[in-house]
Formats: sequence, C-alpha cells, structure tokens
Amino acid sequence: MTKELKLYINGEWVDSSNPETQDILNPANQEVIAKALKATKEETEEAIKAAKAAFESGVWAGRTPQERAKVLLQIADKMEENLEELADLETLNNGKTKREALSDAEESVNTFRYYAALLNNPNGVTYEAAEDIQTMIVKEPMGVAGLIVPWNFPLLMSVWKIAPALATGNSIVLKPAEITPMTAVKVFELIDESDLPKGVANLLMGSGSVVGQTIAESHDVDVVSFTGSTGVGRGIMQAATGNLKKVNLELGGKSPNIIFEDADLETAVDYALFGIFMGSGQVCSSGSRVLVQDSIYDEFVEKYVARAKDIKVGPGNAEGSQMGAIVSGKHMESILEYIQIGKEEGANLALGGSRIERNGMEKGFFIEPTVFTNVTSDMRIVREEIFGPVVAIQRFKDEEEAIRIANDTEFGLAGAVFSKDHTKAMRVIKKVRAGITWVNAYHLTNVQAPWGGYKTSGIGRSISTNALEEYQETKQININMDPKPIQFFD
Ligand code: TAP
Repeated sequence: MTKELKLYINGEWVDSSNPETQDILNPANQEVIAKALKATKEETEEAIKAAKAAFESGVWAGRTPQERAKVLLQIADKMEENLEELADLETLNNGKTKREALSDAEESVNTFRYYAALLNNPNGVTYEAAEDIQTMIVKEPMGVAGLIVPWNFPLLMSVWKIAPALATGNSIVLKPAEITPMTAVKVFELIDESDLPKGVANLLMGSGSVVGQTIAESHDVDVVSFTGSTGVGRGIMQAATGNLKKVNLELGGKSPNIIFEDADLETAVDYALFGIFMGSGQVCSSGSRVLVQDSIYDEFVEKYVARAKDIKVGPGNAEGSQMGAIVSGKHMESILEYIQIGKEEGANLALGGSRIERNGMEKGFFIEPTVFTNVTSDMRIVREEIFGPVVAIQRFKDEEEAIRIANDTEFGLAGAVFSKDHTKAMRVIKKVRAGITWVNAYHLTNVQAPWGGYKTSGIGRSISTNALEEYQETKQININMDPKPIQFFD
C-alpha cells in the first residue's frame, strides 16, 4: 500500500481535515511512491500555536546549551544510522543520483554536529561601559521559526534551517516543497524518537500558497527562513510586514564562472562541468554562465562538449548514473522551453537540448546535458535562471570585460575564477558581486562558511556562525554595580 505522509503537530502524527492529498512521484519513472496530506490554513495555525506554546513554556528555550547540544547529537546519530535510507529516499523523490544524495545526507549529519559543537562555546560579551556600569550583550532565541524549503535539496536545506534554529532554542514549523517531502518526514520520524520536547518541532506538508503563505503572514511566527525562487521570496518579504518578522531569504542565481587563458584547462573544464551538471543543474549556486577568454574559447568549447557528451544520464539509483532526473514534469517543461528560447534567440546549440526517453528513461523526466555557445548578455538564457542542465558559454576579451559581464546580472549568489595567476584571480574574485565564490574550484563548501547571496539572490546567511544570528535576538543588559540615586533632576 502507498505510504501516507501525515502532518506532525505538537509531537503527534496527525490527519488533515483536507480530503485532498498530493501524489509524491519518483521523477525517474513517475511511479507514485507516497501520498502526502495537505495541511489547511487552520492546521498550519494550530502547528504555529503548538510551537509558540512550547517556546513560551521554556521546555526547550529554557534548557542549557549543553542540554540542547545533547539532543542535536542524538538526532545526528539517528540520521547517521539511517544514512542509506535517507539517501535512497532523496534519490527516489528528487531524482538526484545516490552519490549526490549520500553526500547531502552526510553533510546533514555534519550540520547537526557542527551546531551541537557551537553550543559548547560561550555565547555573549560583557564589558565595563562606564564607571560602575557593566554591560552584557546576550543572545536569545526569537521564538517561533517558520522554515520553508525548496525541492532541489529537500534534506540538506531542511537541516540547514532546523539545526541552527533548534540550537538557538527556537521552536520550529517546517514546510517542505509540496513535491519532495519524503526525507523531511524521515527526519521528523527520527526527531520524534529523540528527546526533543513535544511541540518544539512541527512539520506541515501542503501548498506554498496555503501553508507557506500562512507561515509568512502569521503574527505568531517571529522569523521566517525561506529558500526558493526570487519571485516567491519577494512575496514572503511582503507577507512578513504584518508583524515585521525577521526574514532570511536564500534565492536564485545565474552565477558566472570565469576561465582565463592562463588557467589549467583540464581543471577548468572539469569544474565547469561539475559547476552546472551536478544535481542536473537544479542547484541555486550552479555556474550556469561560463565566461571564457577569447584566445582559448574554441579549444575550451571543444574539450567541454566532448566531456559533457560522455556524462551518463540515468535514474539516480541505477549503477553508473552520473546525472539524475529533473524533479518534475512541470519543471522539465520549463527547462525545455528555455532551450527553445535559446535557439530562437540565436545562440548556438553545441550539445543536447532534448528530453531523453530511452534506455530505461522512457517514463521519467530526463534532459540531455545542454551547451549553448556564442551567447550574448542580452539573451534570456543568459539573464534568467533556468535551473536545469543548461549552460551558456560566453566570450570575453580581457579582465575588465570579464568582470563587467560577470556582474551584469540581477543575481549575486555565486561565482568562480580559473587562472594560474593567483594575484589576478584574487583581484577578479574580489570584484565579483556574489556571496559564495571560488578560485580554481566550484561548488566546494563547508558548514563553517556562511552561505547566501548579494542583490536579488537573498538576504542573510545560512549555516556557519552567521546562521545563529538569523534565529536570535540580541539584548543589552546594563548593570549598575553601585546602586545609588542618579540625581538627574536635583
Ligand atoms: P519556489 O517555488 O520558490 O518554492 C520554494 C518553497 O516555497 C516551496 O516549499 C514552496 O511550496 C514554497 N512556496 C511557494 N509559494 C509560496 C508562498 N506564496 N508563500 C510561502 N511559500 C511558498 O522554489 P522552488 O521551485 O521550490 O525551488 C527552486 C528555486 O529555489 C530556484 O530559484 C533556486 O535558485 C532557489 N534555491 C535557492 C537556494 C539558495 S541556497 N539560494 C537553494 C535552493 C533553491 P510548494 O512546493 O508547495 O509550492
């Protein structure tokens, strides 16, 4: 029988009054793998109320950092024990390869452990502000954190929010993307087995327009952390104005990957492939614009296309698959539409461009690695986020032009530079207006480094110590060490 995914409110798995359910599909073959309940507005409000009551009772916020760390480590251990299952569920529901899913699952465990470790550090400052006045700066949890997650990294993006929000003593309400709830449900099953008090963590499946919007608008939610598209992010920010809740937005990108003529060509080609085709290009930080210096452009393209042609596309759980499925039929259509737009705009389609419907991929959503060359900055395939395995390779003359083209975008999420001249590479990367950057690499990152974008790519930072601040209030306490009248009106 198909598994039914229930809502998790106030420490219980519960039904919804909404008779409508969401079929959860395997994008590699369109098989229904589960049915998810869809929370109503009232049920969303109920979950928020439960989170608020748990926060106000102090069952979690009132625990010592060491006690909270212990629970985070418990959750990490349980996730580690279930690593294979988490990875399999992610592959099944999102379409990514098992290798990618395993790496996400391992990083999720690391993330819980990292925040547990941070809790053992002193947090706060105290200083003598004036004679007999000692000032303390303390950090406090915000209250209820609304966490809204996209479908491209359903597990890792959930954990990137859950771990710092819980570490800092908040209660949470998590909404996964409607089409990819499988791993979030598994994480909550593990949370349910841990010592986290009831009501602190709540999980709601359902639509963005009902559940997501209710979270963003609720006056009982104190901070909303959202990862998703720039368009929806704008709406979240507007919805948050009612109670002026804190907003953390991780949004889209159209990131430049600049390859200079003095780069190690093999390395640059290799990372430029990894930069866009990892996750089938459904990665916010993808290097979807490769900028190559004129003098090596043709050689680069030749090598790049030859390597891209060899990428083995296939079901994420099939032996040898290097690039998995696109998450949904709807998203696949949107990518194919962009490929058509690219052709009509006059870009040269150097590789791919079609859906794959052979070799066991007949029923799934698969797209060939697609390479456009001879593109210009005014083309929509260069300006808009496609969020698929489609790369645009553009020419530049010199350093100045590379920087100008790189920054000619509304986004500012990521960027990279390839050159053996480290001084030049540093000079250029410092001028790229983006929050996540690399020199002679792409996509490599770690939980200790803040993640987020400039410009329309977002506000605030995920992971690292920065993420603690996203879920904390800061208070100054001024202590009079020698209480006597101030005599201001004498
Ligand atoms: P969105 O359509 O923006 O959806 C993201 C989440 O927001 C989903 O849970 C969605 O729910 C929910 N949502 C939709 N409408 C909402 C509303 N009115 N109010 C509140 N929540 C709402 O993005 P997506 O298609 O899932 O993901 C792709 C986008 O995310 C890309 O642009 C990508 O760049 C971006 N992304 C960015 C990052 C970082 S770190 N910057 C990471 C991953 C993805 P439903 O699923 O129910 O619609």
